[in-house]
Amino acid sequence: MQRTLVLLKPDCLERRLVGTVLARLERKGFQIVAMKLLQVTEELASRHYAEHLEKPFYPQLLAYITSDPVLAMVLEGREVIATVRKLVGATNGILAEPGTIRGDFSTSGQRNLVHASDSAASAEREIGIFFRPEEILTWKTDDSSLYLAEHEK
Ligand code: FUP
Repeated sequence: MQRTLVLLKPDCLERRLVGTVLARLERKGFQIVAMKLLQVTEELASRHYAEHLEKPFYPQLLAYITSDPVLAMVLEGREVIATVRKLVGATNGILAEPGTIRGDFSTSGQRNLVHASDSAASAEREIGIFFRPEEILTWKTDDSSLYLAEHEK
């Protein structure tokens, strides 16, 4: 089973879309194993968005991600990294396919509601930025037969 980092970003909270977005991720069959509401600091933003520090849009991205709280979570499940990226859609809400979270709820290339790790390496790095190991809980419901075939568990 994989794990991925998901952030419901400030616009998601401001627009009161937390329940709507979370419902899509939950209903797919993924398990919440860690969650916290936090205010992203400048230091935290620079670690999370390290690859974008030198980009021209970084000052605006920093102002946005630190403007209001984010809901950070770790989701666990089968192929969760790539699958959550598909559910989230392309970075720019204009280009994101209808049916995806960004495609249905965003018309912005920055205020795009959700962050999701893009690879196993990113997931490991990003989970480590937002959560201490003891904040990630190991638990299972006994309903996996509703979601997966025997050989997929
Ligand atoms: P994604 O992985 O889809 O979240 O997108 P990126 O890692 O490429 O970008 C991270 C965030 O930077 C995006 F969610 C929005 C922001 N961004 C901008 O503000 N302007 C840009 O031109 C590109 C990205």
